[in-house]
Amino acid sequence: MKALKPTAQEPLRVLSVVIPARDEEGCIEATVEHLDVELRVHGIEHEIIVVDDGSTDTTWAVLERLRERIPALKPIKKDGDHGFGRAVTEGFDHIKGDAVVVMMADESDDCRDVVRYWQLLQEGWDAVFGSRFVRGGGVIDYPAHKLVVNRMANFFLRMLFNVPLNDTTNAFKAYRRKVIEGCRPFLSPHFNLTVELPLKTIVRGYSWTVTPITWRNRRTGISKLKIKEMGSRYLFIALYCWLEKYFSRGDYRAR
Ligand SMILES: Nc1nc2c(ncn2[C@@H]2O[C@H](COP(=O)(O)OP(=O)(O)OP(=O)(O)O)[C@@H](O)[C@H]2O)c(=O)[nH]1
Ligand SMILES: [Mg+2]
Repeated sequence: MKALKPTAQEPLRVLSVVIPARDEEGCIEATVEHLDVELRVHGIEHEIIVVDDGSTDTTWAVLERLRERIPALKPIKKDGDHGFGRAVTEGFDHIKGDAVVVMMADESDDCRDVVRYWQLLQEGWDAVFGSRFVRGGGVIDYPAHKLVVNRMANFFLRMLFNVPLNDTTNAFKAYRRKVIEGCRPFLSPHFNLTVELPLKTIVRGYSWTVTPITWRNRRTGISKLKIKEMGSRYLFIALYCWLEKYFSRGDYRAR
């Protein structure tokens, strides 16, 4: 495995933030506004790509209205099959930045952590993985049953891949563009993309680091993650990445 250290790389110019959103009329405006302000305050040139697929509430109307006020906002209405993974992949297909952060629409992720991600990418890391479970990180109002399942799943992944990362399943992470291109094609149509991305990043030999982040439970809207439906899909993609790690003879590694 490649040494875990940043390398001298081209400075990044533009950050793309991809936000999947389904039925988030109660929070999408605040999420986009806060993020835009935070990035402007820090002088980070950016675009915010919100991918709406299958919303049955007013999410799309909110985005269209917001676009007039926030030039960095680029909403996409995705046709065809829906799903978290498909929506994020569609967002990736439209990015103009040299790096991308995947962020949730429900105000769970902290915009200040996006700035920290950007700074670490600029130091030369290929990817930056936030963790809520290291010193300095934290969660607010995390539902108890979800927390138990989360810790077990992350422990399992840590053992399976033998890596010092304890929050693989959280989607809120940052990648240089070359990592996104290097991890294609994406196989996960649903929430399992959240583990496909970091696992492929690691297995394919990109450099990565961990930084503490905070997460708080949504205050509006409803949760879309159905753990029962997703369990086997998470296992499928984890085993796929595991097979790649041990049996592909490096065919897909970064060159
Ligand atoms: N475009 C799109 N976005 C989705 C889809 N499913 C979920 N999302 C978005 O993905 C993000 C995470 O979904 P959540 O429902 O918050 O899942 P969660 O964080 O596990 O659950 P909570 O505990 O409710 O926060 C949110 O921004 C959702 O709007 C989908 O099918 N399409
Ligand atoms: Mg959420």
